[in-house]
Amino acid sequence: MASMLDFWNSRIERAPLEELQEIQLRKLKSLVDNVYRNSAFYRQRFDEAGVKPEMIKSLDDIVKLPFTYKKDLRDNYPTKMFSAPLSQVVRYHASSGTTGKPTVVGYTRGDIECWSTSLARAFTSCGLGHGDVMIVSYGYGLFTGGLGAHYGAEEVGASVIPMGVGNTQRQIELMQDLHATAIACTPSYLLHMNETAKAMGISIKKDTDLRMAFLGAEPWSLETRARIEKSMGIKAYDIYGTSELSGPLFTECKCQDGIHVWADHFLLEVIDKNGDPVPEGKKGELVVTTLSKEALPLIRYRVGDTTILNNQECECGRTHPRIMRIMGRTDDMLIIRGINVFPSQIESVLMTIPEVGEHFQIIADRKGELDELTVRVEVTKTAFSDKLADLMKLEQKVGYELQKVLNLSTKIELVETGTLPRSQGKSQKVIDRRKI
Ligand code: DLL
Repeated sequence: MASMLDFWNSRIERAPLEELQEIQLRKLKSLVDNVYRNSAFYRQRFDEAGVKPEMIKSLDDIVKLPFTYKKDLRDNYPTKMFSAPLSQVVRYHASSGTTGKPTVVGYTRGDIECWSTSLARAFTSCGLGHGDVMIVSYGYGLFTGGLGAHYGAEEVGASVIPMGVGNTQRQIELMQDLHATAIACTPSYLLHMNETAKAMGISIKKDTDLRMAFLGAEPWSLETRARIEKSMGIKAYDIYGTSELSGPLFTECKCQDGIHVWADHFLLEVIDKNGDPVPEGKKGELVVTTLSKEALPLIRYRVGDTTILNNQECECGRTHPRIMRIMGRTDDMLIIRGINVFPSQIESVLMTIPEVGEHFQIIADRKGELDELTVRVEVTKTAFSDKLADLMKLEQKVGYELQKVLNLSTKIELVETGTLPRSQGKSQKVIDRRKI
C-alpha cells in the first residue's frame, strides 16, 4: 500500500517544469492518436476542424484541436463519446440531469486508480495520512463526491467513515466517538453542522478532534474560510473537481495558496470569451485536457469555471500548476442592469460584516423592464435587535458595502438566524426569477 511518504517522495511532485512538459507532450500525442482511432466522436470533430494527430508537434499546437463541451456529453448520451470498450468500464457515475439529459462518466480500472492517486497526492499535501480518521459527508452513489474522497483517503491510509449526506446529529456523535480528525463535505453543510452541534451543546472546536476539512463542490469565499477556521478551530482546504473530469481531484496544499493540478495527468488552459488564451495571472474560463483518462478522455474540455492560472513553483516545493480559488461558473454570473455580478463577490463582502451570519440568498428579479437584485441575509443572534432603527442601520451598512464592490444598488432583506434553507449537498444560493 502506498503511504503518505511515498506520495511526497515521488519525484514527480517536484519535477522541473520542462520535465513535466515533456511528459505532457508525450501523453498528449498518444491521446490524440488514440481518440482519433477509437472514438467516432473525436474523429469527426478533428476531421471537421481539419486536424490530424501528426499535426500535434508541441504543446502549443493544442490550440489546433477543437473544444469539447458538456453539451457534447449530453448529445452523445450515454456512452457514445467513450474511447475504451464498455467491457473495460468498471464503474459509472452520472450527473443528476436536472437541466436535461444527465451526463454519464465511465471509469476503467486505470481511471479509478488515477483518480484515487490524484486525491491521495492532494490529501498528502495537506498532511492527511495514516492515523487520521475522515468523515466523508459528500453524497455517495451517482454523485462523485462520496466515493472520490473515500478512495483518496483510504489510499493515504486514513480510516474512513462513509457517512454520506444527512442525519447531521448522528454525524456529530460519530465525529466525537470515533475521534474524526478530518471531514470532506460542502462548505454550506459544514456550516450547518456547526450550527447543529451548537444546538446539541457541542463545540466542534473544543469537544471534537477535528483538525481539517476538505470543502468544495460549490463556490465559497476566503472570508467564509476565515470564519469556518476561526469558529471550528480547523484548517479548511479547498477541494476541486468536476464529474466529467472524474470527480473531486485536486486540493490546496498546506500553504493554502491555490489548488495544485497534477500536470502529469491534466493539461490546463485559461481562455477568454472568444476562446483565446488569457495571459498568466488574468482570470478566464478553465479548459482541461485529460492526459491519462481511458474510458472518457476529454480534449480541451470547457469546464465553465472562472479562475486564474499560476505556473509559479509553490512555497511547499511542488512545481505543478495551480488554479486560484474558483470564482464561480461562467454561467453562474448574473447580469444585473448590464453589470456582471458573481455570487462569490457578494459572499466575500457579506462575510466581512460581523453582524451578518453565514447563510444568505441572492434573488434576481425583473420589475417592469428593470432588473432588481435582492440580497437576503441572516443576522447573527447577537446582532439581531427588536429595534427598527438598529435593523435599518445594519441594512444600510450591508447595502453600502455591497454597492462599493458591485457598483450596483441592491435591496437588502434582513432575516433571523435559522430562517433560510440549509443544504446537505450543494447549496442553492441564487434564485433567478427572470428565468422562470
Ligand atoms: O462537484 C465534484 C466534487 C465533489 C468536487 C466534491 C469537490 C468536492 P459536479 O457535480 O460535476 O462535480 O460539479 C462540478 O462544481 O464545475 C464547479 O462549478 C463547482 N465546484 C466544484 N468544486 C468547487 C470548488 C463535483 N472547490 C462543479 N470551488 C464545478 C468552487 C466548485 N466551485
